[in-house]
Amino acid sequence: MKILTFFRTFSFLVLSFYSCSQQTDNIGNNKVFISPDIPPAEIIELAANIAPSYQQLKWQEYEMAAFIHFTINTFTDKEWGDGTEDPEWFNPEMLDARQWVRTVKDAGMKLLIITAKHHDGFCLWPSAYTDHSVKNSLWKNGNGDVIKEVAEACAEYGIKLGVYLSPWDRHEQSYGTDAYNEYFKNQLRELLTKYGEVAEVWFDGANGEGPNGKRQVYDWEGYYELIRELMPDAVIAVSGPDIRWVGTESGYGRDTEWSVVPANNINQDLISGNSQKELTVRPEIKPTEKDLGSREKVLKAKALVWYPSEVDVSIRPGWFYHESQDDLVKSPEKLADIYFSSVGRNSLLLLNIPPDKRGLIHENDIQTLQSFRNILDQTFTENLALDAKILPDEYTKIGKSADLFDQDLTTFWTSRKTKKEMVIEMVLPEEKNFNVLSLQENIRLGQRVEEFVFEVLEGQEWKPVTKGTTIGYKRLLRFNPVSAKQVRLRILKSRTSPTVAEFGLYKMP
Ligand code: FUL
Repeated sequence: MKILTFFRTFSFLVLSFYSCSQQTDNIGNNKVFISPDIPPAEIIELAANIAPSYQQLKWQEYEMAAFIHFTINTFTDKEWGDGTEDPEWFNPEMLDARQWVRTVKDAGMKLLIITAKHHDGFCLWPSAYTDHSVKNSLWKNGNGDVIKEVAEACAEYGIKLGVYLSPWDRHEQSYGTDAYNEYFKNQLRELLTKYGEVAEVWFDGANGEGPNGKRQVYDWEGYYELIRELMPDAVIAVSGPDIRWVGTESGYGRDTEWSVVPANNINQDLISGNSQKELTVRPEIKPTEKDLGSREKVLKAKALVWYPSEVDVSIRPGWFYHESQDDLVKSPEKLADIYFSSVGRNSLLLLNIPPDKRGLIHENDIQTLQSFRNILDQTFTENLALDAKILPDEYTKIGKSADLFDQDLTTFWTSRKTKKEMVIEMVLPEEKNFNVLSLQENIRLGQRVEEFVFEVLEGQEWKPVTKGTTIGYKRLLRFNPVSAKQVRLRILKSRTSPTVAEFGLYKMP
């Protein structure tokens, strides 16, 4: 035990006795230091017991969020402004933030992240620290505040608010000097004190030269500390310590997606210190690497962290609105495919829906979102496995059948005595036809499953239908429709006792 360094002591209890109790969780044990003398089997056991922080868990449960890219680029028809734009050009005469939020809510998203400031430096709120903002635009004669309108609409519709604040600023003259770090923190302070709760702060990784040709050395730790102080429940994404970029803007996450990844830059002092500092280090990873969290990687790690993946993708080719792309809005089927490949691959889907020059989400985008929502509703309304009777094998801990279908991730099935395989066999109330499998682990205990296969009984024979590697928060798999009454999930490999919290069979139209 002395070689293990967890934040909280109760995790030791979890390690020793977790198979005896379904009540315990590992929430908050989201980092662990691996000392060099620890045997490989114990490292794997440690990795399997790292869990999200409370904030990361809440975030994961949103499943889908909307990205709103909107700024002066919307009016100049550009993707990146260079900071020389005239603020007057910003004039969304029909801006209706309630329409945005309604659209987002109707599509099933729980969070909306708006570009408060993109790389060109123009601010969508009347910041006291620059003139390069809405206050010098024609819109509402300079008296408007987009962030305020969005925050109010989000509060009205029960949608969480997130802010994208570009560290790279191509307008601000102080960029490239220490003064810029203060400027940036002042802006964060404005955004995190004037608009109510902010659930996610999104720091883009793009970093180029400022107006003076200088590059900035960012005070990341200072930024993170300020956010923790002002908005402790917010997660900090991408160039932040809580949420990582999946590594592509295509919408397609990895087939094998581990939320626990090595972070060799996080040192023992920070992890065991229980201080504010431990929360202010961004794990060093290469987000585009194919394999981030395999056993091989885990065994070489100096520290491991819960650092889950966010999949950002735009509904259109560009991040900002361009009239020329009105006919290039992704189809509902494409969005559904993206959903299966992001939410269905242990990630959160951050779908960008850019408002147009009027300040409205375009009709084409709304239409495709509505049809996308219909596909999801038609698919996921009825769990065809509901009321199935479960026939546990000798290694499977006997839970209540209903635990797998109650949409409660804290009730789950697991194996007896740290057995790392498990079979959940079930008899459906009657023969059903389905083409989607949905699985969820209880990530409050950690992410564990490494390999599984789903089979149906045909006559006397078990036939494999689909298989996979990781599950994590959610795994969705599609296959050709099959009809069966008796089915089973075999967990073939797991880092420690596997958990299955939810099991679903669905029919996608
Ligand atoms: C990138 C930016 O450069 C794009 O403009 C966009 O904001 C995207 C989400 O992130 O790094």
